[in-house]
Amino acid sequence: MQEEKGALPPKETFSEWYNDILWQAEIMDVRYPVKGLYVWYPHGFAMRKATYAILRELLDKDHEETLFPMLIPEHEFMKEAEHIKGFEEEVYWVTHGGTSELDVPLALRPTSETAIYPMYKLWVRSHADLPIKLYQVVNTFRYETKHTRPLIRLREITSFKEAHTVHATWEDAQAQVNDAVDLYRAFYERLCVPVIVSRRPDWDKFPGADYTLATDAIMPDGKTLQVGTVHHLGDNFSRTFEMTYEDPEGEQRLAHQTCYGISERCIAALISIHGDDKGLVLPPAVAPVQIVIVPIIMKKREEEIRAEAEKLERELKAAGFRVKTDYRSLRPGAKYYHWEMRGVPLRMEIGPRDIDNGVVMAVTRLGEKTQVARDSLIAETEAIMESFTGHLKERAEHKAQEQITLAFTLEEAREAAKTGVAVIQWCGCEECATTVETEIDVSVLGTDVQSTYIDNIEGRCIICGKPARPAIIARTY
Ligand code: 5CA
Ligand code: ZN
Repeated sequence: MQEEKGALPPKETFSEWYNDILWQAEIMDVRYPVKGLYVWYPHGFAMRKATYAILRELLDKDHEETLFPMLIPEHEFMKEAEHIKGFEEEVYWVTHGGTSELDVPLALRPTSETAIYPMYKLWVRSHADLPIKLYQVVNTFRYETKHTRPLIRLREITSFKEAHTVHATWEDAQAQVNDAVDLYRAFYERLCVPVIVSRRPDWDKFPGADYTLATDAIMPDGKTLQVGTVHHLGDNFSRTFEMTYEDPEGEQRLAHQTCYGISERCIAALISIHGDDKGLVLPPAVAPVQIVIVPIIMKKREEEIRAEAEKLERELKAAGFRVKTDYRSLRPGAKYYHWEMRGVPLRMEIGPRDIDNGVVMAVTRLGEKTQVARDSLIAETEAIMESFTGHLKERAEHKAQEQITLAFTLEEAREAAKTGVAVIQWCGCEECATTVETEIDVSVLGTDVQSTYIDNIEGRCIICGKPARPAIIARTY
């Protein structure tokens, strides 16, 4: 589609690297003529497909997939006061059908609470109907005023996975919140992306929620990216949408709800955390091509080498690998470069000498070489893939650990926030948080931190000295 244009900028210059890799590895084309809207290249879309297949697999265990309309009538959208306040500056409105003005303006969903809950009101009758656990993967629209960025801050979010659940009690909904956090953790584990879970401060919770738990990933430049949120909605929406159920004693009760969402930011994190100076590095689980076969053609034995490459491809495919053979008449070096840029986890080279010796040369995207015996091909390849995934996970975790620093003074926090997340003691009051945020230009991400790297030890507030608990702060995307 586009030819390689020289080397990537080094990853240390993260923002240039990020912009370049998106088109060099054929993930997104940013040239679409509307701000905040971008186009998926087929290769990027294949990554998305593999990534969302994992998300769907995890959700499908106890959720059902659904699909609701994208247009929301104004009167439904305007029902929940907090929700409106949170979104009114971000909504796109459809006001006309052709040349005539619509009687009822229609909102392009920025998220789907107000599309889904009027229907839930009709569906929820008795306690026997509960719980309801549905999700959809859709596009949503937000008129973002902060700097837009492909995969990170979009005006059309193309890959918004939103789950919406209904429960009898507040406690049932709380249990669902915890299950959802576990699900997101499992998802990011499969992407080998380390995440930190925390409880957002009250002023930063989802509009209309009782509380919000968020998962954050740390990007190479030390800024955090919120890559998923889980909200306990309490009975806030069921009050406004009159969603009641009859309990076993025949009493009408308000339902309790949760919702949780993930967008293509998961792919931004995946790209940024694993990639290197040569391009993408993809965990096999999400790599559109997991193995590329590069035949080393020698004129005299060309037929034989081709036949062997075909056989190799057949065997690997039969074992379930996503395989491609590169027959183009390019130098092997140019092919290596091409597939390294696209993050293919494993390259297999097959030349005359390999055929004679009954082997293939396997080289991982991180440069580890193994001579694989032809007669134990599948078992050895599986082992290489597994160890490669383990290696990626370890590397990412090590880096994340390096990017988290305990800070005991504002000065230390300022230093730590230059390279990642600082863990401070914070009393929980908004005033102290504001002081921290303005003094060192960070956001207070949250408390009740769930991370293997951070202990929840009580201490004294970094600002006021009152009893405090750990909070994480960082510069954010
Ligand atoms: N209804 C709830 C849960 S589905 C909701 O909308 N929550 S949210 O506003 O927090 O969005 C869910 C996730 O989508 C966020 O955690 C963030 O990772 C991602 N997200 C939000 N806005 C954008 C945006 N403009 N571009 C890309 N991703 C976004
Ligand atoms: Zn304080």
